[in-house]
Amino acid sequence: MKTAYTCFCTDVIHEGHLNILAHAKAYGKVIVGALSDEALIRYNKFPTLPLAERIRLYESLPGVDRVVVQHSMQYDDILKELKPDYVIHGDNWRTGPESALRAGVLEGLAAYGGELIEVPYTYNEKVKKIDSQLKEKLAMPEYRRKRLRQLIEICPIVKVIEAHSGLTGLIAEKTVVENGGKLDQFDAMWVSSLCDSTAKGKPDIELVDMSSRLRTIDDIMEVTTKPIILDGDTGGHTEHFVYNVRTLERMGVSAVIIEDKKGLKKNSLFGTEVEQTQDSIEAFSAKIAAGKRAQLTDDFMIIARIESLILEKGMDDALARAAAFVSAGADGIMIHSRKKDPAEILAFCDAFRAADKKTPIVAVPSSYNVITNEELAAHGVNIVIYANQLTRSAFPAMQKTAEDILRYHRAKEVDDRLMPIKEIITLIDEL
Ligand code: SPV
Ligand code: MG
Repeated sequence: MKTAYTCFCTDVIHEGHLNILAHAKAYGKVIVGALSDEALIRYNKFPTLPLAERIRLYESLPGVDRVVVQHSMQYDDILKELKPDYVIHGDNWRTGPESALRAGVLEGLAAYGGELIEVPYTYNEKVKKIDSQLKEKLAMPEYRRKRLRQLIEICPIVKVIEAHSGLTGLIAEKTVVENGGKLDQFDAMWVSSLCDSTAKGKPDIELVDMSSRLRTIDDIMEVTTKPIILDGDTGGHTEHFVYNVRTLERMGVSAVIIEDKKGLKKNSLFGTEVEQTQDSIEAFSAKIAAGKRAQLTDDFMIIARIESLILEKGMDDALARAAAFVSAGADGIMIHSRKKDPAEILAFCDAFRAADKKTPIVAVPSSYNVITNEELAAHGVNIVIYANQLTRSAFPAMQKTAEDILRYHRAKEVDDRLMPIKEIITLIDEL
């Protein structure tokens, strides 16, 4: 008997899936692939059901003969292994980034004479509603908050991009690229103090108060589902920090990163060019411990940011602080540097990892931007934050447009670098 293979990447079955199964059944024995967690998150289809439950769900569907796990979104390995006579898929992957997957399937099938059967994609009001309910579920605090810890477990490195508004949140949420047949996207968002302040035309000195920062987070949360890491600056007074931990946790923020500085905080990228004071190990440890006592769930993370390399206090100081802050309860360590050469960051990571295999390390390669995600991961980094590149790319683009409109007394000359009106008005999903 012939075999028909289809891959599911969903937690909820709707008539579209049943339609695919009915078509598959007509071609032979039906094998359903359950896409692994790791592959699902690259699709921004973060699982709300564990893989074992998804498998049980698919097994219970009419006409399914067997369920297997598909470990990658590309079909190469599964086709080699199963050699199904047919692959059944909706016809909605002919354009866009997913067309690369389709090309891979056609190539894989051609190698042994298999055939691709495309079924008209079901997209009616009911299916649309199920899709949006699934997305809404991911945006709920209890799902969003724990997602960062889940990502750290699943991903070789969690990729984070700065967001400071609903619009930049949408970029973080929706940007997908196809690279070598694989789809990729950011995993989470960083609400940077530098960019949140800059967007408000204010300096990065903890002048933008927590109420305003929470408002920014809420704007981002309104239109996204991905987890949020807040740049909490110094955390402020411990007596205030504990209340803020509760608020952030309740909102569904996944982590706050606080830096071991005190007094008037200036941006780290100024380094020793401006006066900045590092907090004592004891006082900062006490702040972390108080924050950890205040939180109510096991999901929320308080990550300690070490400024020793920024303030040129040396590697030993950075490592001693890292160990102390982990003992105080920190759920992760962010190490920062403003050198162009990543050597000191990598030396820190190697030494820290030799002593501590588990505590997540966060890196922010703004200055040492030559390093890739993969190189950081190879030195034990778990989270990489692209902290300010959206703001820094938008500002010169906007400035140039403003200058050119003044220069030419009209907007025609700038038109070819503008997003079409139609695209900008359809960027935001309608309810
Ligand atoms: C931020 O993005 O606000 C940061 C990172 O804290 S840095 O600007 O490099 O200090
Ligand atoms: Mg900051």
